Amino acid sequence: MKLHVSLLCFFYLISQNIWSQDSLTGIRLDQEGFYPKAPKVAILIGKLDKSSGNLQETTTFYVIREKNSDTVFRGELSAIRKSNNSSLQTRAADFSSLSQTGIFRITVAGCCSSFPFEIREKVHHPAAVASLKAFYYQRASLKLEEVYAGKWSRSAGHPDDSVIVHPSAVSKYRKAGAVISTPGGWYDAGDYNKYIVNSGISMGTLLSAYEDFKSYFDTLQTNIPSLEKHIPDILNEILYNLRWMLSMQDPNDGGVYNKCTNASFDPMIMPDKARQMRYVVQKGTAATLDLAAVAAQAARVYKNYRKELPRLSDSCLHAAEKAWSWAQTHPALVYDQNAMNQLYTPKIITGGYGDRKFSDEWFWAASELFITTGKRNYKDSILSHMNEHFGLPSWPETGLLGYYSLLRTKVKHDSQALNDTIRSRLIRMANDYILNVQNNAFLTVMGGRRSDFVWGSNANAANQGILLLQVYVITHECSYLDAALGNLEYICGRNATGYCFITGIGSHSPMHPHHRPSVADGIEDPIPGLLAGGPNPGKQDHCHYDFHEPETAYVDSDCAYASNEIAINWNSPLVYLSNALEALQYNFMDSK
Ligand code: 9MR
Repeated sequence: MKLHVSLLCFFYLISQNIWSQDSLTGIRLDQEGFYPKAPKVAILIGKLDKSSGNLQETTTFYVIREKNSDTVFRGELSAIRKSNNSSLQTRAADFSSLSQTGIFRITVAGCCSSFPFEIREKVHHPAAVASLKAFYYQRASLKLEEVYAGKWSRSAGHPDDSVIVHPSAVSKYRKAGAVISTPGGWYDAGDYNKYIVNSGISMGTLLSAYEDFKSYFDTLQTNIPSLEKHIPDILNEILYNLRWMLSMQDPNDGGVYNKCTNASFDPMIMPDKARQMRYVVQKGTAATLDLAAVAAQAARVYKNYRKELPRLSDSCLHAAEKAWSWAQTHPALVYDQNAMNQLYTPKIITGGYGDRKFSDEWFWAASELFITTGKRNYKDSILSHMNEHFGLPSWPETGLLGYYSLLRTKVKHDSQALNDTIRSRLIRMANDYILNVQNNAFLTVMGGRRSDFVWGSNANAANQGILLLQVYVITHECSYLDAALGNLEYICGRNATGYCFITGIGSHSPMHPHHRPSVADGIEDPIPGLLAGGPNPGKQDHCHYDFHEPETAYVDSDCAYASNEIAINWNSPLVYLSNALEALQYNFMDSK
């Protein structure tokens, strides 16, 4: 018995040694693994200084089968690349031609060994399901039952059935201090507030995932409670937040409040322990147009479920058109929290999401409304914004969501010129991304530019992946598909930090996200399926970081909200990317 224990310890120590990847040396790869027929790359990293010059000396790598230590592949490492985003240098191990299935490791003689990884079909299924299920764990006002939530079951918090109209939100119909009910929806992030602007892009991305891959999602099971039994899980999950968003619209005039929030952030407590007053705060143009876009898209998606949800589609369309007309009379009402706090009490110091440019929201809302209704005025609005530049989607930048929807439903909007313009713009963006891949030490689109590394950088990786998939679907060129997969691999571990950034996935993932339930529940493992923000040299949280360069500035600490928080607008593009790649393996694409 004693012998067994010490042997175990021995192996434990060895594996600790081999697996320790907190430093900036070692082998970085997708910790979930690889599809048998897809490209396969791992990256050996080291520092630029001569003292850790192992990269100069090593040339050969081996892929070893975990079960019997057989060498199944031997290859030569690429020449050294210097990173543009840190002082790291890398060499690539390409083993794309290995298509045997199983569990393997990569070793480089005299250096190191990788985490174990799998080669198999559906290899990203766990991340795909977990990233969607994560939204269930974010549900406000609901008890999470053990049958669905397992060890993360918890009591309901934030009922939000008596929410105060903040003085900034007063109207003829709702006086200051009036009480309204706006229950449910998803908590935004590591905090317990609910913000329409951020919900907008998250919902648009999830609804688009469904519209693009209907047959795949129709059968995808995530073990969540159904609001409605006969609709797919993803639509049940979206519905939970949709009903909340609709309740944030003032039915009297169509304007939408920016958020349902505390005056200040809750401490690191469980939802049911939170006692602060909740407010709906100031209506705004971005929030109202985001609701218009989401409700218009939801109106056409849920129309197919008229039997199960008889009034939903009509209510959504009504809400969307009412929001649109409110926005027409308030075309540029910025949410400026500092200015608001000069005027009203209590001061609100939770997240701002203070977008100042609205052309992209106008375009997105017009696109969704036009696709759903076919009305001429919405098409005119689309055309009036066609000369504007829209960047990669993020909470203040939603224009491309309109492009994606217009492309998806091209038959219906019947405008070849519009279609051609959108296609060529997206192809140009994707080509620019791909041009940078060979100069990036990790051979991914993510990190092609230093500016990729901002607060929520991992969402950039996922959103770039979505754009590449859109272009793959219109061109059928595999280089775009491979590049999209490369970005999922970045998220799953082929990056400078060595983390797979999705909680509960891979061998080395965040254990201490800035996420109140994960911190306060007394359970060692964080809530699974959540995407950490990722490297952000801005380090606005002023926490302790061991590494500071653009691609390394990440720390797995619950202090670090600028790199290790989680958020619904980061998880939603991960849902799209991981599920789309799973779906495309089996030709589930429904449109284009
Ligand atoms: O994701 C947001 C990021 O782009 C901003 O730079 C940052 C500061 O305003 O806020 C981030 O959003 C946070 C929001 O304000 C409150 N909930 C948590 C969000 C993620 O950190």
